[in-house]
Amino acid sequence: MAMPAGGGPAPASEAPAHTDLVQITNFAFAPAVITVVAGATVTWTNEDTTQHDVFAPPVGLKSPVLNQNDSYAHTFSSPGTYRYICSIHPFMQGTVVVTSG
Ligand SMILES: [Cu+2]
Repeated sequence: MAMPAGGGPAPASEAPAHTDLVQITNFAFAPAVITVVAGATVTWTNEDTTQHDVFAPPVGLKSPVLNQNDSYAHTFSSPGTYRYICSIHPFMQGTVVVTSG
């Protein structure tokens, strides 16, 4: 029996395009301002041991409470400026700027 050796292209494991990441760390969103193109999905990941959320109901952002290592993703279809906070710690503020590309 022959095992395939070489030949095929190596599977790509690069990060997919249009995935934009915001870390929640030290009671702050990092980066605090992120710019993406319309259609992009932004994923927030809580790296703190403290619970946080992503909260801006008027623009459709409302995550569940995120424990450490929990993530929340939202796809931004329309260009605009989306400001959000952590509702648990309202001094935590972030902005997603969505461009038309
Ligand atoms: Cu918080």
